[in-house]
Amino acid sequence: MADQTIKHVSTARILLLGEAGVGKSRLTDLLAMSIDTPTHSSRTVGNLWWSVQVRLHEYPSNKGMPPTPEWTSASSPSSSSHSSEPFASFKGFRDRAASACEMIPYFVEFYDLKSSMRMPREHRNRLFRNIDGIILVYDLLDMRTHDNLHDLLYHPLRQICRYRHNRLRPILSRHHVPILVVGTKLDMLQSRRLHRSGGIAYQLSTDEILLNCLDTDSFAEKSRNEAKLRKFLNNAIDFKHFFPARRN
Ligand SMILES: Nc1nc2c(ncn2[C@@H]2O[C@H](COP(=O)(O)OP(=O)(O)OP(=O)(O)O)[C@@H](O)[C@H]2O)c(=O)[nH]1
Ligand SMILES: [Mg+2]
Repeated sequence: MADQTIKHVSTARILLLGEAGVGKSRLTDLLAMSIDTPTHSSRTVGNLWWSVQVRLHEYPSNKGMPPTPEWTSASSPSSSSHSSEPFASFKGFRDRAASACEMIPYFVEFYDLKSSMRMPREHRNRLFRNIDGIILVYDLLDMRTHDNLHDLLYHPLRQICRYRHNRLRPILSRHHVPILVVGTKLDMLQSRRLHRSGGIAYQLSTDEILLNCLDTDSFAEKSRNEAKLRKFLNNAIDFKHFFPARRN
């Protein structure tokens, strides 16, 4: 991780949306748990309307840009002779690869709104304008919670479009705020209907994760879920840079 002091670490904000009881708070526990923030109290702040859990995320700079090989005269493709140090160019390549993938630390705040408390509209709008990514949560045992996600998404998306994209209408094109869809209570599902074409994840062209929020291995290192989460958080940080929140 890059050697940065805490005051230089930026923050990305992720909003969790879902009906009451779908598992937003248990999911936030899983998402925010890390070696640096192992206990609930070490990573949580809250007020009347929401609780926020925070964790560190390593964002790869120059992602998607493989280092370009640098041909020396001895190792040039046009030359058949070999360098006197056969591994010298490989070492240089490896060093450049490491620096090309420098990891930049970010704080990620997960905003878990309390369903029982209705936040005043002005507060809600201010929060939504500063959001860099949205996690839509539904209960796999109750597909109405899935179908209602469209309604829950409308207002935050409208605010983000208006204040981050400078557009009045919500856009659900390729360039919308990063969204991840999560179906919970996989452990309690009797019959599996896991390939729903036309689901909200399909409509939004986003990734979907189905999991058990009570299983601490649901985001185990190198798992597919962890890869999807990592990609989503990287996209949220990209969004933060391309469409920065205005001071309000
Ligand atoms: N078996 C199982 N239980 C779950 C899972 N996710 C959540 N629960 C349980 O479902 C209940 C509701 O979970 P919460 O995380 O509190 O739900 P919430 O969305 O935060 O609810 P509100 O705060 O009321 O909006 C709790 O009893 C959880 O333990 C899951 O994946 N599997
Ligand atoms: Mg909750």
